[in-house]
Amino acid sequence: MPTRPGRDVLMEVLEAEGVQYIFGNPGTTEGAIMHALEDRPDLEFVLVAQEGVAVGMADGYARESGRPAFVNLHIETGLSNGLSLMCNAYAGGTPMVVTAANSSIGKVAEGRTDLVDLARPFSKWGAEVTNADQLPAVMRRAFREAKTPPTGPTFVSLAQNALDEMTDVRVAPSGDLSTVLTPDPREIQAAAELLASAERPALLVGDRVAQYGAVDQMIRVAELLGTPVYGASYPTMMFPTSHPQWMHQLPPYVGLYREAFAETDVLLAVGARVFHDFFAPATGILAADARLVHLDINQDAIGRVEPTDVGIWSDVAVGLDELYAAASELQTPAQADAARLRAESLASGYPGRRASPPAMDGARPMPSTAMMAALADGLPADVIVVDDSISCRPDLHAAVTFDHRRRVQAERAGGAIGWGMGGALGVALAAPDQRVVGVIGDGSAMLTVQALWTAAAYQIPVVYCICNNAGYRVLKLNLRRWFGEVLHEPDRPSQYLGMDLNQPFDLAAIAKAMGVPSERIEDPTRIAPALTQALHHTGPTLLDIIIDGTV
Ligand SMILES: Cc1ncc(C[n+]2csc(CCOP(=O)(O)OP(=O)(O)O)c2C)c(N)n1
Ligand SMILES: [Mg+2]
Repeated sequence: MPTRPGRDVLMEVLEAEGVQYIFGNPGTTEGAIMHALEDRPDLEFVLVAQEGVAVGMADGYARESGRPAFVNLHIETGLSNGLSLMCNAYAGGTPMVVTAANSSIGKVAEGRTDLVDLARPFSKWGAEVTNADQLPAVMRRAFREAKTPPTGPTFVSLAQNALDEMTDVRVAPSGDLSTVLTPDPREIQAAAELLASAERPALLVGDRVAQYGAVDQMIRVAELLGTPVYGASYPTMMFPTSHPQWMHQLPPYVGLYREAFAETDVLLAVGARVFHDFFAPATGILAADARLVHLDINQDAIGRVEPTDVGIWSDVAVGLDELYAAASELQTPAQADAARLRAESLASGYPGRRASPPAMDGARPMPSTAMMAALADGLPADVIVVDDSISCRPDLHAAVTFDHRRRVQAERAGGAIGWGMGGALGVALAAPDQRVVGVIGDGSAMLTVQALWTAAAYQIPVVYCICNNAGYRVLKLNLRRWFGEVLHEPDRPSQYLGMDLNQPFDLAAIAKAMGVPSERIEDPTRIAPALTQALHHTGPTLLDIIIDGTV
């Protein structure tokens, strides 16, 4: 290989990995990277005005494209701004490689921050490149680790001297390692026996069902067993919510899990977190004699909190295929009839489980149910919804169904707000042929509102629909849960300190100032036409929808 500086080697690495976008915000230490990018027309740098936007974009891009995203931040200061959403990406298992340039390793006496250490709690793997020769191998490992289950963010610190040094080191891509892990037949047999003979089985579905391309397999198993299907939240289209066996997603409250699974004798959890609660360890949910079967590609998710009777560590699609084959062979005609009856009875109750759209009464601000019903009227069937709607999520799901055509990406585990503004942009870049509608809480939107600038600067065609309830409503709801579940005083009064935005965010005005056309909407009948109009616009649009935030 010819001799060239480390910064060019980094560019070769990114090209070899098929990177299309670099989400970032440069500083002086990243000057060499920005300079090297000038000669690389295939690598597009997407500038953000706040690092949380870069990580949110990378998260949306990686989840929608199924490929690791690439982020470049500025030394400890820029990296620190990105950590909040790296926390979500880590908890949700989003494959991404995050880098930051660090000062030269010669600066020992001056002192330099250990960036790998800084990113450690939110990265699956990390290392510092201290000379140019190390670049390809370290970056190769960073990409490999990011996309190998359990997938997640990795972090590489690039010492400035390594970007300037000359090297003739060879670059090779990390390649596509097959991670199709087949299940142990004994576990499949044990699970199939439990499930075939169960009288009141239930299913808990998680987002790794979608991540590993197993939605159709999941549907087949659910139909074979005639189970009600619950979502461990609903971060992506992991089971069609238009399916008659679909129940609803379970927000992280033990009380709701207990209610859902009170009668369950065998619970099958697939690619899901089992279980999670805000206030206490979420265990002891199932009846004492009930059994838990957990199939997952993430070995560390199995038996993590709840005792598990049968754990199947396997690729999700392969495991479900084998479980289907074993359970259908074991099912007696009587058991198959019983499963069919269960499915029929769920189907007969299905329309009633979906809340009917509220009448468009004249209440102002409009209730969020009215907003979502009107939104449903304007949403095309093949749109991707980016759901960061926080406390409005149940109303969104009551009004809009998701399936193979109308998909959704929603904020995942991790707990940081601020995901959706950048997330929607990343999804749109990964799916250029589809329209993207972001449904986003005003508080979450404001945390990374600088995304509007990137949307305008790059003309990314996202329609933002802000659920503007002038408050942090979910915090009020959670406070009420704490009063009830922990303090056993559900009617305790509260001033909801720090949860009301007495000076509401004027997101329509902010959008205009950032170059994004916008409309403030107070009348629900205006929502569908405004959405239709926005979807025909080639760039971004923001609809600031004023809704009621009382609890
Ligand atoms: C980075 C970060 N800061 C603060 C919080 C605490 N927090 C959780 S939800 C929330 C408010 C969300 O408000 P909004 O997006 O308006 O949704 P709403 O609850 O009103 O539906 C806040 C501040 C958080 N989760 N993450
Ligand atoms: Mg709000």
